[in-house]
Amino acid sequence: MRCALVIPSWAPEDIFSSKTASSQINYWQPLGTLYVAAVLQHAGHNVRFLNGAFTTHEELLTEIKRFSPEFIGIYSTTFGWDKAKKTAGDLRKIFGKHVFICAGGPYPIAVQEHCLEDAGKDIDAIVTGEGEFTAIEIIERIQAGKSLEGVLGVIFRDGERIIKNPPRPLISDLDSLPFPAREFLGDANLYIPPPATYKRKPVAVLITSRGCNRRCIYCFQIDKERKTGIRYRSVKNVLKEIEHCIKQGYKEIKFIDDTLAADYDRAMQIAGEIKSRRLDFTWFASACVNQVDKPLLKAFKDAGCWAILFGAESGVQKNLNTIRKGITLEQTRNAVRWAKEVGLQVSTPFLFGIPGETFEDGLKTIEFAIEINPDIANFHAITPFPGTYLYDNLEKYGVISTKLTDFTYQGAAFIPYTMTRDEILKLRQIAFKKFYSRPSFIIRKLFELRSLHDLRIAARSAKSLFWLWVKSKIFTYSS
Ligand code: B12
Repeated sequence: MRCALVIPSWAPEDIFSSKTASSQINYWQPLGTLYVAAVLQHAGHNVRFLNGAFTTHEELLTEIKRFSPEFIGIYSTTFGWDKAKKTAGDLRKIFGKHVFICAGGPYPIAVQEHCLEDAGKDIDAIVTGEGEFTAIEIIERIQAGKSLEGVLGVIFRDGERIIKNPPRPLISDLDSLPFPAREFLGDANLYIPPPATYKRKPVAVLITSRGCNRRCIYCFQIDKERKTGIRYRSVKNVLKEIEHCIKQGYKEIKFIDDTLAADYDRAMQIAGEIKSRRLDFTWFASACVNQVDKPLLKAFKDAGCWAILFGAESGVQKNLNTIRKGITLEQTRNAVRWAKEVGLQVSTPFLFGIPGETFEDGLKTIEFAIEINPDIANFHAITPFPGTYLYDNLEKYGVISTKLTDFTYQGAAFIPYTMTRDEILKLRQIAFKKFYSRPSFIIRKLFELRSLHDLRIAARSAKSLFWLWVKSKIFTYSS
């Protein structure tokens, strides 16, 4: 069957201010959709992948019209739902009933049948979990002219009725899956992470496990109750994919596991194998501060890892407890120090707007960021995505925006009872300005410049810093 997998059209300006977008925009590979593409391709279907991150809505429609698919799968985050609905609506106008349209990804998984109610007859079904085997089964039923009754992991429209089938169990044997179909990406160099977060390109994104056993209240996971914890791929299977990526010409890999160090020995093994096989690529990973120690970080460094992201989140212990992060400030201090001592670059995201947080707490978080002094500090507005504990218990904590496009890490969609929206936006501004305009930080970064690539990044960051400074001037006078 001809299958089109679509990420609706979106632009950096939809998320970031045009002045700072260039230093913040992220184009990691959409791994989830590429897994679905790989499984459909392996089943013999004629698959086309279209990524609206790099094409306009009109161009997308034209290309899909030319391909004339029988099955269309649309990916959607919360932020992207309005665009997903519009894309489905315009495709329905083009193809009428001659195409089966379904939606998948974080938003449909989180809000389930609400997507069908909201999109009307433009969407025939939504996939409520991992899409690989569900998509296969949907297509088999369509080809057989049968209803979707009983297909696990699907909610579908049957005339005026909406039928909710039971969820599909999460895939236990991840080694059984084909590697994500990165060959569908076209020019791999389009998929670049935020400027200061990669060393070489093209950059592949790779996930060695699925799920997380931590219970951070703001984090969206397919397995909402974390019943299945973490499902790991074998080290052998992970190394096979790494070698496959290197053969495809990738020079850097971003591991997008929520934490690569959940299983300490396995993490040591992966690093050991990469080193012993002398694989020529650089890599970047994330880990939780209380899962690492200096020997593990040294092993990462020796195996080509150049940077690590630690979810620091806050500089105030009570706020870390509120978000159920399960870490202490001391653990963050130690992990950042060890990582720097072994020569890794350190990136730490922080959150403002945590329930119970005050403006003064926010200022303490900025001081903490300056104290631990990572190479990259990001200051986000906490965003309770549908499907998260915080979203399901909102009234306890604060108020939320009804505009789905606010559901980005920048949009301040959530305001705790203890702060105002202006205070959150002001904290983000003060944080970026105070952290990145320290002479010691600027001199350190100038001495680290090693290539034209580094120079370009520094220039972009300087431009963003300048606009932040301008905006803070405007902010001061307007508030
Ligand atoms: C890679 C990534 C990106 C990439 C690519 C996204 C894309 N697809 O275009 C980039 C960098 C562009 C990106 C951007 C953003 N992202 Co992002 N991203 C991720 C990340 C880190 C990994 C996704 C992934 O591949 N996971 C691994 C695969 C195996 O799992 P999966 O994606 O869930 O895929 C499975 C199912 O969802 C389903 N499925 C996936 N695609 C499809 C498609 C179809 C047709 C079907 C039927 C099923 C299906 O089957 C897949 C395989 O089982 C996730 C965090 C995470 N760990 O998942 C955040 C995440 C998806 N992003 C998130 C957000 C908020 C954003 C931004 C708004 C961030 C911002 N700047 O503010 C933008 C919005 C972009 C947009 N257009 O919507 C949130 C979404 C939360 C929500 N409920 O909306 C997540 C969950 C992070 C988080 N925990 O908060 N992101």
